Amino acid sequence: MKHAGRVLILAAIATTGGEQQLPRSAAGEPVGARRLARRSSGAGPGDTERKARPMARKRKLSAASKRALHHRKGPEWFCQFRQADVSGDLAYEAGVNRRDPSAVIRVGELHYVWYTKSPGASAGFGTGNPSRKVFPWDLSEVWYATSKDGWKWKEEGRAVGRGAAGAHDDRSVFTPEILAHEGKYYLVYQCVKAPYVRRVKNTVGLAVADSARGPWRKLPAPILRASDTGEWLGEEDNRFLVTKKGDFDSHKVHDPCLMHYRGKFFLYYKGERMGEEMYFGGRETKWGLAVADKPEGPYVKSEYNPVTNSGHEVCVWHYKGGIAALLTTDGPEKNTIQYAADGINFEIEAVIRDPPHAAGPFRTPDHDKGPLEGLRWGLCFAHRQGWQYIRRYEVNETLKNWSRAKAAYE
Ligand code: AAL
Repeated sequence: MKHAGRVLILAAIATTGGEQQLPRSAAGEPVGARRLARRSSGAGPGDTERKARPMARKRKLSAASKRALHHRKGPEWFCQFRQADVSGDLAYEAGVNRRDPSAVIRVGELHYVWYTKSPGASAGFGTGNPSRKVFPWDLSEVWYATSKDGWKWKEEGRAVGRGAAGAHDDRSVFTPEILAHEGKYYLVYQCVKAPYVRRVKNTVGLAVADSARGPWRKLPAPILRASDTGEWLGEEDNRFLVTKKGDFDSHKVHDPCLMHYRGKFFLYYKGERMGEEMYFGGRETKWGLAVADKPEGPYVKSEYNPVTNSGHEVCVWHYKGGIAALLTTDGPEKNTIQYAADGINFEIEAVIRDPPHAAGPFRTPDHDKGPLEGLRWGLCFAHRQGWQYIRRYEVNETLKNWSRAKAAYE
């Protein structure tokens, strides 16, 4: 009986060509249609489910129209975005990359953000000189900045530097996220151990502080590693050559984001696979989840991994007891906003356009006021003349609100 509603509708469409022949409830509603609307919505809080409209008289239904039978959600999660330059020390600076900002948190009168800071141009792989910078995020450190208004930023200094030679983080530390919890501050970030080659497997590190200004105490060992389930083919430094691809995170564990959720610590991350391929949605990147009882771990990867089939930099926020997510850049479900009432089982709530890169939203205490409140504004990054720099983004609901108010706007 799993898809009885859908089968009924499609059967009715295919065979009657006239008034819907669906069985009707006591209230006179078409039973199958209603069940279909409920099932296809995924129903996150804040949704107004759209009732399946009575089918128009129609003999034929295109493939697209059949798919559209599943698109029944309201516009609560739909939005557009605006981006603008910030001022002060985080404004564009030729010669320095500042990228992958964390969430923005407010402590006292100030907003704080952490980000990858990396001066100098990168040369790519294969230069023959293993100490040359290979990526904009190679030979990086985690820095932080503060701002009163979220627009003008003051760079305060380094939060977490690279480890001593031989440590798991001796080559680069980058792409941080912040969690403020019970008077302590936790930074999670990516680590690379030298040499930085194409096949290097990165790790996730954690540092803790009693103040947002540090000092930061690093844990001696990573809290998360790539799974050990793939096998390289040959000795060439080529990440596409494998005899076994392994799990979705057999090569990289990127973009860690730590959330305190349901009394536990949920570490979301992006996984990349050894022997990654391109599919109809683009690159094969998916998000995973690892859960711990304490912020320091140990973290256990979820049995449900991967918890998304798409997305790039992790961007998640709290909403009404669940976790909302902005998926960008890669995969068939890129450019969507999703919601998981349990933090694990994500459903598409809106399809959006031009989302900000590596969005770090402001962690507002008002996140339950609406589905987009936890995403309302924050920092992201962009490219200009070969350098990466931090910008501000804002959720823009103007078009939607005009339309919903039935106001004339054209
Ligand atoms: C970003 C992120 C991670 C990757 C690199 C720097 O888009 O996914 O941080 O390692 O690119």
